[in-house]
Amino acid sequence: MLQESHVVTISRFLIDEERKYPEAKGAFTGLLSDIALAAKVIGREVNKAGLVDILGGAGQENVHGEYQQKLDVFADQVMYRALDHTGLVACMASEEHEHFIPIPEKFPAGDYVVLFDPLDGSSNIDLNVSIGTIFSIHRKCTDGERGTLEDCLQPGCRQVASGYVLYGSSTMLVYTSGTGVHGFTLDPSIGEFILSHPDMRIPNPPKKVYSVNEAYFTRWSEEQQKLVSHLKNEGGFGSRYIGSMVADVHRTLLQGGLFMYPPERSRPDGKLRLLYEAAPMAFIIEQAGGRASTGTQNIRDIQPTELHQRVPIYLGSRELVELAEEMLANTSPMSSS
Ligand code: AHM
Ligand code: MG
Repeated sequence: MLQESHVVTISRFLIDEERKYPEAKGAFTGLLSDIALAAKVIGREVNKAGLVDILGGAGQENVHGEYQQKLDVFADQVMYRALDHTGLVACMASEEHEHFIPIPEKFPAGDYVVLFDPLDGSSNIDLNVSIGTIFSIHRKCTDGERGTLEDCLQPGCRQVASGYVLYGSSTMLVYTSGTGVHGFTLDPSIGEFILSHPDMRIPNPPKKVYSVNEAYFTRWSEEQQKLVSHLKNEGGFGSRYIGSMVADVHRTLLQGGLFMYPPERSRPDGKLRLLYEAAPMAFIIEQAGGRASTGTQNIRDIQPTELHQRVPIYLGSRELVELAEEMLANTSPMSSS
């Protein structure tokens, strides 16, 4: 029984954190709590996906021309509805929507801008493989009462928080607000996220693992090919690739290693999106002592020019990202020809 008193719920953790900032008015705590609630609702549907008629496509393409899975649409709505009415959010943007999402006039708007990929790794939904939600939080930077596109197009270094939810063998919420990375595991018996991984740090030395879709080897630059060949031949690295960014990044956070989604001849900017995937994960990884780069530039320094911009990504253990940057230094820019 005594042990129960050591259980720290996410609400308690957020309140304790808030107390460190006497000027805080509880808005950020409220926002994170709303996201945690959305995560529980999405997690519940993900867990029962095999049981109900929710598997399979929703019959429409999203803005990237990808076939939307039903759970993508559901998760997108859950995130939106958890945040639209609270008076905490200035505007939102979702990987599933072409344009930024204003707060309806009937609700008050707040100071925070929330960008999210509601269900990342969606090609894995039907396969019972881990998937996740990724979120990025900025403060509104324009003067108007409500958020605008400009508020969404802020570089990752201006994030006030970011995080992800992993729907895996257990559901985990991992976030940073710039003072370390903290992980919470959902206890389904009480419906609460419990602090299970305080102050997460990428281990040093890291596990010798690289994570990349190697089926694309022939589409890469010669330098990228040499990097991967070097890691496995001279470096003695093993390979792990789940194909769900949240799961691959989570493993990288816990064990160390190098996660990559490199540029390809037909996709010079790679596949992953700056605002919904790369920047929020970069914040987490940096706060855990790692590094995140495009191969030539710190991901969090990029000034976004459009909502759905893509960037090459190399993230994980600092020394491995630096090795990648060194080996890629003389790559000529990829063109789609
Ligand atoms: P999605 O947002 O459409 O789900 O795509 C993103 C996912 C990432 O989770 C993962 O890292 C990547 O796509 C896998 O792509 P690929 O199948 O090309 O290896
Ligand atoms: Mg997605």
